[in-house]
Amino acid sequence: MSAHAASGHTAVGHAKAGRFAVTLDEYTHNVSADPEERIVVHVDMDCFYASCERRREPELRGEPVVVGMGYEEGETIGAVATASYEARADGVESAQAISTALDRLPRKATNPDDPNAGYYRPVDMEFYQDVSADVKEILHDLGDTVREVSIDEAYLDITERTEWSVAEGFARHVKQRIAREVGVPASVGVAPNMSTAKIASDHDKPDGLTVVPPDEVRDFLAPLDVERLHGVGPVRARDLRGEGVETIGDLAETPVHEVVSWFGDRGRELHERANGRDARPVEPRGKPKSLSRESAFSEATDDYDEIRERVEALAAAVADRASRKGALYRTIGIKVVTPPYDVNTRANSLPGPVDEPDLVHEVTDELLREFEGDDVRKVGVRVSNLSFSEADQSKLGTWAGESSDPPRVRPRETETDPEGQANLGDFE
Ligand code: DCP
Ligand code: MG
Repeated sequence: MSAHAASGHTAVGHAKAGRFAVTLDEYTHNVSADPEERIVVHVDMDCFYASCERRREPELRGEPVVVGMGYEEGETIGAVATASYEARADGVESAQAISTALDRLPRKATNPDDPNAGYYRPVDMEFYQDVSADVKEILHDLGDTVREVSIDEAYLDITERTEWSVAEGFARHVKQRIAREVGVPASVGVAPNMSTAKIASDHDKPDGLTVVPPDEVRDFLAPLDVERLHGVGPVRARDLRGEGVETIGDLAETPVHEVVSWFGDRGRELHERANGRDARPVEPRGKPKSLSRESAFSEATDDYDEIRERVEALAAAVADRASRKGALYRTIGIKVVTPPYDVNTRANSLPGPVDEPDLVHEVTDELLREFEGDDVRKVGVRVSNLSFSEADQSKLGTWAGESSDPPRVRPRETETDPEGQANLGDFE
C-alpha cells in the first residue's frame, strides 16, 4: 500500500481529521471550468471484500480477516482474494496461495485459543456486487461524470461542482456518504488528472484522503517510488532502477527520448504521467451488453420449490439492477447448472425492449419448468439485448407533456431465441 510512499512533502493537503460537517451544497459552486484545470476524484474502497464481510458481521471489525477460497479442512488449493489491513500486517495479501496465508495467519475456527488467529470467509461475489452498486449510486450522485473501473474503484470529474479551495471538504463528503449510507470505508484522492488522483487515493490507505492541487502535483509525485505509477510494474521498475531511476521525480527529469528508447511509445506516456500530465477526460464506460446474477446451493438439490424461489429472487434482483441502470431488455434467460458441472442455458426473446420485473419472473419461471425434478447446483438469471436510449432520455428529464416512462411492451407470447441461448454462457 502506501508503505513505501515517501514522506516529507508538506505541500500536500492531508486530511484525516473531520474539521467540519458539510452538506454538498456548500461545495457546489458553479465555477466555469478551465479544461486544463479539472478536478478529478479517485475512489478506491479499502480491502473491499473484507470490508463487505465486516458490514454484515460487525464482530469482524478490528480483527484480521481473509477472504478467499480453499481454506476449509481437507482443501489445499485456493487463493486469497483480499485481506484486512490487520491480516496484511501478518503478511497475508491478495493472490497469495491460501496455504501460505494459513501458515502466516492460522484460522480462528480451527485454533480458537490462538490469540493471533484470524477469520477466514468465502468469496460471495453476489453480495459484493450489491454493496458495490450502492457505492456507485452515491458516486453517480456526486460526480459530473463517473468512470467505473472495477468493483471497488471509480473516477469522478467534479470540476463543475466545486473548486480547489473546498475540494478537501468535497472528498470528505464522498467518504462520509459511503460510510454512512453503505457502511464500508473508502480511500479518496483528488488531483487535476486521473493518473495523479489514482496515486493520491493509494497514498494514505486505509481510510485515506489526499488532495493534490495543481501547483503541488510535481512536489507530491517527485519523492514517490517509481512503482507507484500506474503502468510501472515490478519488471519495468527493475529496469528503471538499473538506469538509476528510483522515484517518479527521477523519471520526470529523465529526457523523454531516453524513456522512449526503453519502453517505446508507452515510455512517452509514463514520462508525461511522471510529470503530472494526463489529458484523459473522465469518461463513462460503455454500456453493458447484459446483466446477470447467479447463486449456488450449498449442495445440489432437487427441491423444486427451493430452486424456484431462488430463481425468483435472482429475477427480482436482475430486474432491479436493470431499472437502476436505466436498461430495457429484450431477452430474458436462465442458467441451470446440474451435476457434475453441466451448464444449461435457456432464453426467450420478446418482441420489444421492456422494463418489466413481472415479466422477468414469469419468463424465468416458465423456462425453469424443464428442469423440474433435476438435481441443481446453481441457478442464474440474465437479461440481454439491452437498450438504454429511452431510459437515458427519461433520466435527463423530458419536455412538458412527454411521458418520462420507458415504453412498456407486453408480448402476447414469447419465442425462443437461439442467439440468446448461445450468448447466455458467460454469466458474470
Ligand atoms: N481482488 C481479487 N484478487 C486479486 C486482487 C483483488 O479477488 N488478486 C478483489 C478483492 C478486493 C477487490 O478485488 O477486495 C478490490 O481490489 P483492490 O486491489 O482494490 O484491493 P482491496 O480493495 O482489497 O484493498 P485496498 O485497500 O488495497 O484497495
Ligand atoms: Mg480497493
